[in-house]
Amino acid sequence: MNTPRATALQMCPFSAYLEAGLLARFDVVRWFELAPAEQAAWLRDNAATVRAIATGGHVGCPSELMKALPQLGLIAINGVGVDKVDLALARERGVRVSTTPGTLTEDVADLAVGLVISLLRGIPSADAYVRTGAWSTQGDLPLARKVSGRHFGIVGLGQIGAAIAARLAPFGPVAYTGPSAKPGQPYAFQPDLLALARDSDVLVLSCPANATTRQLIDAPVLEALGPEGWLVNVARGAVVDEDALIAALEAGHIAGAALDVYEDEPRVPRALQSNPRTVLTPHMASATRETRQAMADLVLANLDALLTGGALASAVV
Ligand code: 8YV
Repeated sequence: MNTPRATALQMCPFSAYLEAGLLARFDVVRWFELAPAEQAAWLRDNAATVRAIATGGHVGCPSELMKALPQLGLIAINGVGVDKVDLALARERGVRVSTTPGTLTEDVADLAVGLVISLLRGIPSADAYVRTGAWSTQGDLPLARKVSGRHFGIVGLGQIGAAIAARLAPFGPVAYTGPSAKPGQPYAFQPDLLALARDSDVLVLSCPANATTRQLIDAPVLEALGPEGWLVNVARGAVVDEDALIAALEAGHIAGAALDVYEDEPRVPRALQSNPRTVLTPHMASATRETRQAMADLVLANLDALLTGGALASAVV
């Protein structure tokens, strides 16, 4: 007699490769496709079959769901953000949590640099200018702003922040802030965020979202960045007070913002979409085929460890 397969809940769409890997190992329930009433009904009969949750860093796992699954062994995050999973609750319930560290560092840093250049040189609007034929009828574009020689401030010099700093250093001086100075890093540590914002032309956010960093970038920080300062966010929307950002952009208190992440994804405030001072991307910093494959392999390695009782490849809990 065949042993029944364990069930995994899938919390968001994944690449075909990762979805095939999940199906090869589990009975997969596409949780994000069920209405709340269907989820409740499913849980009444099947909660005890669930051994794993596969989820995105931007989606995580609701605490109520974690509590409803008595046999849950692992929440495998396809990403590095743990802000949408209550790690203390997981610890309390004996649920392990894994992420995909190191797999997406380069991609996120590459996109951060792309956003810096796009923002100051106006590449997205220049592209539209050529495509719409405006070039031939309206002549040259207004002049953009120079990237080389700028002062860069990094908020959060973890693995990703350090990769961003290394890429930006050839353009101009880099300083950073965070809970403490990072030994061995060649960049200037500035413990005071307001001072860093004041001294930076471009402030790049690469810190984790947590209780300490929630709405860290508020009106005073944006004012310190100033009308000749730009904000780039590849961290989490929650790190920025989005209303204050919109107000600062509209009042010209900062020069512009390039954002890959938002407070309430995938909903993006109209005021950001229509503002000519913004460059916007849809949380795509790790979205390359190469990196998504590496992330998927690590997610599957962690799930295999759960099924075989081996050591998790990259556990955070
Ligand atoms: C991923 C992320 O795009 O790593 C993270 O925490 O937010 C992103 O890199 C997302 O989790 C994809 O599932």
